[in-house]
Amino acid sequence: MNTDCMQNVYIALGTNTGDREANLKQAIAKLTSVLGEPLAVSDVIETEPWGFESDNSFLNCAICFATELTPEKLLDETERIEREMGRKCKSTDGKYHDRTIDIDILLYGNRVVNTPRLKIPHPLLHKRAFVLVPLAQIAPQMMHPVLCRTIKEILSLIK
Ligand code: PH2
Ligand code: MG
Ligand code: MG
Repeated sequence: MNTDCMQNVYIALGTNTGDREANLKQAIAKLTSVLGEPLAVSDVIETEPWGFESDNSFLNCAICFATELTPEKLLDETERIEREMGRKCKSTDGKYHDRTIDIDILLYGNRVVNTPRLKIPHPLLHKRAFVLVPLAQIAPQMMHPVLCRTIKEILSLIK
């Protein structure tokens, strides 16, 4: 492994159907089999659905891995894991749905990616407490490469 090419990638996990704790565990195990042991895993928080109505509350957490995979290859892997875990639909129309697992790439080192398929930093990262609270637990001083503020600062702005 060439550690010079390693980047710290921060990933958000969310689930609001089925055995939510088992879903998180399984997603983390599948990510670990691709990326190796995580550098950090946040606590799991229970959150109300944000941006849509559902009776099913979420479990959310954030996790950090070091990886040499490119952002696009990493996305291939996270999408494969979502499909393997029975994720049915992706919200392409801006409408959200209940899901067994959602795996979102939040930050990839200080890289900015802006392609039709992939946007890093995650475009809604700075608006969502369910992402920022766990992320601030494992990466308070990490700089958002577009907003040029730390995660801790961004969290304090939305609170
Ligand atoms: N994910 C969404 C939309 N709304 N709300 C909560 N609480 N947690 C999520 O993970 C979540 C959401 C789209 O990915
Ligand atoms: Mg999401
Ligand atoms: Mg997603």
